[in-house]
Amino acid sequence: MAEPLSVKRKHEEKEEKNGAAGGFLLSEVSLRRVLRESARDKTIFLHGQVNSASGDGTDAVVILEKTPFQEENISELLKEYTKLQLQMSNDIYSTYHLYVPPELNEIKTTVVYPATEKHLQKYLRQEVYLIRETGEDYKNITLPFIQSQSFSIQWVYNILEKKAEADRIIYENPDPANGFVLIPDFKWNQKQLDDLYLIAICHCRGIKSLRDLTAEHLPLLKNILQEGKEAVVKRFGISGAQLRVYLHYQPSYYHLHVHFTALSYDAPGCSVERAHLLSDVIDHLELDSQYYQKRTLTFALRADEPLLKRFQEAGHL
Ligand code: DD3
Repeated sequence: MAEPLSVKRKHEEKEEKNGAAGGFLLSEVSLRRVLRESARDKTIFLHGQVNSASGDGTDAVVILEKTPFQEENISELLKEYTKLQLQMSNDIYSTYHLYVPPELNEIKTTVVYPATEKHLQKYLRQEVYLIRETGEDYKNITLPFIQSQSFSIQWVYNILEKKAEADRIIYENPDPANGFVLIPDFKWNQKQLDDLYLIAICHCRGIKSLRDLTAEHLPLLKNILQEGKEAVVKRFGISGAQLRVYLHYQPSYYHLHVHFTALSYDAPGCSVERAHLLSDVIDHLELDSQYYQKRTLTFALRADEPLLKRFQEAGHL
């Protein structure tokens, strides 16, 4: 990771990025609707429309998120030029609005553009339902569904082939069968360790998910666990025992990847119905090579997901 950015550098960086991120200008986005928001997470998911020259707007998803405090900026917050406006006062208690310089008040912004209907759907708030998927269900329902979908994972190949984010790679084991790339996830701005989030993406193509894993993959999984942890410890000075290393089932993309998050961070997707600790996965495969082909796996699906419909049609739920 680069040294934590100074306030000054951040300012310069901002000016660079104001130009265009892949030809993207926020001033050309008009708000269509709010897809979802969370007061707790301080996030809002927007459906925007980008006004193209031809007149017909193209859809975009814009995700805004207030970021955690950075300790090294706190003394800056208390300087005389920050305005403290009294809201109310009662006995020894008082509350204020603190107006800080824009450089200390960044909003993390993620843009998906152009966005498809699927992207928009993904961020709409929905009811969720638990599915218990047997090994047979996987073969008969889930696998055919995955194969019928055309999820693009070009961004994954771009990372593996150094066509994108190459300068962000934290560690790489280049072995085609048992190697991987370790890189900060999109969700993490790398400015504080509180919400540390990295992903290890394996070089080998064709391992879709946990369901494909057998004892044959143990060397790969052990490399990811050992070398991935070592690399995070070395780069970020956090203890290996303070890392949560796990796979998602269902994953959000079907190319094997492993999540590394700070144990103290209640990361999205680390709940029991989705996360499988890599150390447990390794143990299971050592006990039984076919463990993940046989086992019933539980996961949640949103009401609007086509896979849920397939499970309903098969008499589940
Ligand atoms: C994604 C799951 C995927 C929207 C959004 C994110 N980490 C990524 C492209 C590059 C990345 C990720 C799909 C997509 Cl917000 C739709 O995530 C990514 N690069 N998670 C990194 N480093």
